[in-house]
Amino acid sequence: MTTFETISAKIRAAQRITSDEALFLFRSNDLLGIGELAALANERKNGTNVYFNVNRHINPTNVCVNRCAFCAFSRTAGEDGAYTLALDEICRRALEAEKEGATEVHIVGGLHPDLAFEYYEEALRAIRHSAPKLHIKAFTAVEIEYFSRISGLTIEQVFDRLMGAGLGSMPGGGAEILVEEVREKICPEKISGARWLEIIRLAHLAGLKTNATMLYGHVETVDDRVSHMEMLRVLQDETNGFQAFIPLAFQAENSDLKLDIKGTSGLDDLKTLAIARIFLDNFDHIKAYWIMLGEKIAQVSLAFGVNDLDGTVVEEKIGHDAGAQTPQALTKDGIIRLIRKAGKVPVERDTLYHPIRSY
Ligand code: V47
Ligand code: SF4
Repeated sequence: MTTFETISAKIRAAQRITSDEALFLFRSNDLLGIGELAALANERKNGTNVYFNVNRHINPTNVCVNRCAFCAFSRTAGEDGAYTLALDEICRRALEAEKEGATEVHIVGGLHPDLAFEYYEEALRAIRHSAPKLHIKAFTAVEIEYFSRISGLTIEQVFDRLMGAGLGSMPGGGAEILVEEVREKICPEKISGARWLEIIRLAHLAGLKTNATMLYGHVETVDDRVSHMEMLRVLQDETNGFQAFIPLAFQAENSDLKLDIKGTSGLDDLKTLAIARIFLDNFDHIKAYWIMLGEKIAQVSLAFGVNDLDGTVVEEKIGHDAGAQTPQALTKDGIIRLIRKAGKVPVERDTLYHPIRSY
């Protein structure tokens, strides 16, 4: 019979827990017990180091043909508030980021009905030319699939072309919840969960590291969360191409998902991060994305198995269009202070987790 003690014994012995055991933890109210086990699992991998990076987000366009029900960022072409950045402007922001000490640009956007694949390729080339030291982490599996559709290229050819233009790695967006019944409710136009996994698999085979996200706190059940993580764990066993797992707390304002509950609870946030750390034993990094969680929960999560606080971000649109109350940017000093006050060692990293400097 599964009990907290049998699960605890497994984790202390560094053994993998099953999906049923992860579900048991989700249904348990012993938040501190779960947190202690997650902290132990994290300490084995990362000691007291907590990573962050100095980065800038750029969202080239919010025009998107998918219009997922949870997304308050996207617009239909011609709608009020729709925008598309000129290549010059993308470059200007990247250059500014580099001058301010960023080591990474994070680029994701909507699926624009009229932009050609070459626009994205040119954007990468232009950034590499004007800010050659920046690592370009760009495009979700959803965008990659769209590029293949609009260009007639295979997924492998899309990767080839984008890597030739400067693509260095991929963020983890578009995963949402990989279970089909949930996708039908929250993002029916988006590629399937199976296709998301397949494109990420091809990215890993092409030599690109990626992250994986999970959008939680909407219509999904805890079973769906565990199924989602199980699919990621299986792929990671095969490719070892994931760097970080990032649970994204749903921001409920301005979205078309009409829910009774407006957003996640702090307790659910911490439990989800902690169980992710325990269950995803083949992921080195569990990232608390402070933009969606708030700085305080992100800080507390460092005692619940989290070892990465993402970056300075500078201009965040996806969460803020959906009502996130956090600032759009944290300074490097702000992140360092937050980590130090949690009793951990702040380590600035590059995108591929090479340490740049400890504080
Ligand atoms: O895929 C959209 C999510 C994602 C909402 O890999 C929302 O380092 C909450 O993937 N409430 C894009 N979330 C952002 C993303 C990301 C962010 C930071 C770091 C990394 C990384 C990746 O944002 C989308 C979607 O899941 N999202 N709308 C919303 N209302
Ligand atoms: Fe488009 Fe991504 Fe928003 Fe869905 S989540 S509507 S794919 S920008």
